[in-house]
Amino acid sequence: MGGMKAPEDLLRRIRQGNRFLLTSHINPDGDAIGSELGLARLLRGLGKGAVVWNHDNTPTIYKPLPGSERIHIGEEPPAGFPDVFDAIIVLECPSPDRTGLEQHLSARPVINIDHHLGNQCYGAVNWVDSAAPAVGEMVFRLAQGLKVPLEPEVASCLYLTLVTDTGGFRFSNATVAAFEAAASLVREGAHPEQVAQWLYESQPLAVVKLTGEMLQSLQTHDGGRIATGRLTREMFERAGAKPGDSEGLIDQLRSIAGVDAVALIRELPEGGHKVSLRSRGEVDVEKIARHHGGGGHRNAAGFTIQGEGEEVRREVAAELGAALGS
Ligand SMILES: [Mn+2]
Repeated sequence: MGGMKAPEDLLRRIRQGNRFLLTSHINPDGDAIGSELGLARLLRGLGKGAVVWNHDNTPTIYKPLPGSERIHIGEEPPAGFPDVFDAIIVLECPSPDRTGLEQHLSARPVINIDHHLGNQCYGAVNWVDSAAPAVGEMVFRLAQGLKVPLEPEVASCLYLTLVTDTGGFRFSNATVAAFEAAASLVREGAHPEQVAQWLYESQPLAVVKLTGEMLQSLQTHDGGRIATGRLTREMFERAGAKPGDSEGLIDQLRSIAGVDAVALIRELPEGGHKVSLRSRGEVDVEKIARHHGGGGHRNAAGFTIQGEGEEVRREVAAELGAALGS
């Protein structure tokens, strides 16, 4: 099934090591957290030590994942680092700086497991498969290579990586390999209904209220091809929401029929605004973000900007309009 087998030098490194440090990228997503927790548990099942260390907090929706409460978070290394670890396994991370922990990575050999096109192959061992639907699917292949049976908890963690990275099996990476891996993981005890509940039916009330606030601010531009929304500090207050609660709200704007580009303009607690941009197809929002000192990809980018909220909205809508016209 699926892609190539886990490479022999990787399997050897893992068989030989006793304790591993696992990490991923800043602002960890489902693939990052699910791969880390799945692999950590898998390694412990082999009698090895495994500690997950992330620079950033675990997003609320991934906290129900088994083992998430044990993730070491922040700039300060976990106990015994680096001496007690044989290697650092970096999962789902295209470059060392994206870990937020770059200055620590040279302390031990790095094992780099990723599916990003353009991964910098910064490890002593690099397993990069851009055809993999999720890094969690590669961890599954790694488990097969190590001939270790999966616990249901591990299967659920890895299944979650497939669901989140394929957008619930909706994106172009919902390949035969993705469905085959999902089927195998369910066979090993993954619990799709529970994973769906974690991802889609565990929203804090404040998030739903904040969604309502954001939708009240919705405007369309350019005959409906552009949609913008705002989130002010008052809206967060009324909803009882925290800064991280706006994660994913931009998808509400993107779901509107006929919309090619969207912007969510969020007032920051320290002043100024964070502008998140999304687009479809050829519409390049990265260029706009870069112009303002931000960055991202062609279809997903962001930047921060000073100024009054409605002023920012007008400016951003005009720039998106220009991007559509080009
Ligand atoms: Mn991924």
